[in-house]
Amino acid sequence: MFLKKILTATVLGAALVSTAGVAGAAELKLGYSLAPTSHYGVGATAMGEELARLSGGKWTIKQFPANALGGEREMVEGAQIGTVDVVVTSSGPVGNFVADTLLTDIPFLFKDFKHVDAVLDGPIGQRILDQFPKHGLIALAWGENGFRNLTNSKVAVKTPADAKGLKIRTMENQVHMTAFQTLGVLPTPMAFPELFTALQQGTVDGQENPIGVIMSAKFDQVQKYLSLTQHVYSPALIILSPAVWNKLSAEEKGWFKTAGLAGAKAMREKARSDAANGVEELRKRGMTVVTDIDRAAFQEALKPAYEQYAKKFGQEKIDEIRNYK
Ligand code: EAX
Repeated sequence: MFLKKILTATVLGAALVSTAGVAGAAELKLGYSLAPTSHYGVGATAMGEELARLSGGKWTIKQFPANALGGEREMVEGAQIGTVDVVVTSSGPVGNFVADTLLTDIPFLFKDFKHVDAVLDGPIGQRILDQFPKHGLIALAWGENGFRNLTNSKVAVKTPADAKGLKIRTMENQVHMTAFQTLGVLPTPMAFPELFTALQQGTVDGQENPIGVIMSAKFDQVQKYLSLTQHVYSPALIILSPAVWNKLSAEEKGWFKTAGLAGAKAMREKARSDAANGVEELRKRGMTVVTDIDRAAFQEALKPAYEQYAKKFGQEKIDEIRNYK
C-alpha cells in the first residue's frame, strides 16, 4: 500500500517534470461564456487533452469559463489583438468580424443535426472558415451551441402573436435582430454576461438559447416559460489568435487543427445530449414547457425578414445551405 503510494507519486512527479521540461512549453488561455460542465467546457477539455497529447505536453490549455475573459464579442476582439489565445463562442457576435458567418444565423435554415453536420463539415462550412484569416482570426473548427428556444417570464408562447410586444434579449447579431423585429417583439441586443441580471430585474421579459445554455446559465431560476421553438440553429466556433498561429510550425498547425476538431466533436455530442435530456430537467426545475409550437406560423411571419436576407446575402447562397444534403 505504502509502496504503491510512493510509486504513484513518483510516476505523477515524473509526468509533471517531463511536461514542464518541454522546450518552449506554453499554456494557452481559452475563454468561454458558460460553466465548465457545459458543452463548451467539455469541448475545451477534449481539445486541451488532444493538443497536449499530440505535442507531448508542449502546448496546454487553461480554461477561463463563465465569462471570466469578458463577453463573446470581447473575447473575439481579444483573439484578434492577441490578449486571448483561444475562444469558444457562439456565432452570435462573430458576424461582426466575418460577415459570412451571418448566413448560418438565418432562422429555420437548418432542418436537423444531419443537415447541420453536412453543411458545416462540407465545402460550405470550409469556405466560411477560410474567410477568417483576412479578418485577423483563425477558425479551427465549427463546434455547436444548438437549436435555440424562447423563454420568458410572462406568457406561454405558441405562436408569433403570443410573442408580440415581449421585450426579448437577442445576441449582438443583425440577422437575429431583423428576425425578432419582424415578429413584432422588441429585440434588445445585450452581451451574455449581463443577461441573468437583466432577466432577474425584468429589464427584458425573455431570451432565447439552446437547452444546454439555459441549463448551464440557470435561466430556469428567472424564467417561467420555455417554448420549444427551435427557431434558429446556433453554431459555435473554436477561434485561435493569429498571435499564436503565426508562430507555429506546419506540424504544430496540424496538431491545433486536429485538437480543434476533437474539441468540436465532443462539444457537439454534449450539446446534443443536453438538447435531448435537458427539457425534462428544466421541467423538474419548475419551468412550464410549451411543446405545441406553430412553427409554420413563425416561418410565415418571418417572410419579410427572408426578403431582407436575400437582398443582403443573395438568395442562391441561402438556398445552397437550405438544400444541401
Ligand atoms: O454561447 O449569447 C448567447 O446567447 C450565446 O448563445 C451564449 O453566450 C452561449
